[in-house]
Amino acid sequence: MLTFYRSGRFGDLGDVSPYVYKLETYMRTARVPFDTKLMPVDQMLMSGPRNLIPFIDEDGERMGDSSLIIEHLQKLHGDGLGDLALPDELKYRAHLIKKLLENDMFYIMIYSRWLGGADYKTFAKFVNRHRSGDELAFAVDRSLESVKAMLHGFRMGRYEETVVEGFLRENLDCLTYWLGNQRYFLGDQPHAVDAGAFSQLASFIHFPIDNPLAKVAKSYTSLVDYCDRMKAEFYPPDAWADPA
Ligand SMILES: N[C@@H](CCC(=O)N[C@@H](CS)C(=O)NCC(=O)O)C(=O)O
Repeated sequence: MLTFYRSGRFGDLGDVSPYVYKLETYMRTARVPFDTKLMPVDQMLMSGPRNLIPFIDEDGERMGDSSLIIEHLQKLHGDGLGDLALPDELKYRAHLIKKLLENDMFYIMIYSRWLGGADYKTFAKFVNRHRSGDELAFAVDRSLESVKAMLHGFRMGRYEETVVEGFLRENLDCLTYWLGNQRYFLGDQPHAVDAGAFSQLASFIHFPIDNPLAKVAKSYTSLVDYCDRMKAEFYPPDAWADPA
């Protein structure tokens, strides 16, 4: 049996990591059976290959990277969503949507939680909820410093929030266009790209702490409807039953 690690639900959001949520959504959508283990984010980061999350254990082997794991599952458990049989036009569209979400929207999402007008302390306390007292206060400050350094390195952190809002609106306009009136990003059937699109968009739209950039995302009604639909369709109420 495949074991999947995640850090716990956060309000209506399945996991604070969009890549962890992406992998869980893919497995639910493609009906890949899995067991779940809960682990705090910092422990997960120390345990994952490349010090990245998500990761899985399968047959005694640990494997990381959401896209590499999905490729592995497609080979081993079957291509349940028909991704490998997509015509080139849809395959390459899915690739561009994934890259937009994972190489650009991801950093805007991190910015939205930590910089500008964000209430980063409430979020950092949630991520570090297994700590208390001085250790918690230290972890909150240290988290902010490391996120700032990361966002500076990836350039997004050097921009003013109004400029980042412009980047976000351009991406959301583009995603709204590609979704159109369809149920899923490639038509009337879900594909792997929907697991990633849902998890990155829900990281703004279902994020339970208000922040100015999430508010912008929440004004894109077709993307909000898409996230609500994906969650209702692939996450039965008992998927939210864990204690974390
Ligand atoms: N391409 C990777 C990206 C994973 C990733 O960036 N995960 C974040 C958490 S959301 C992480 O592990 N960050 C730790 C770091 O950047 O050091 C995937 O698809 O799994």
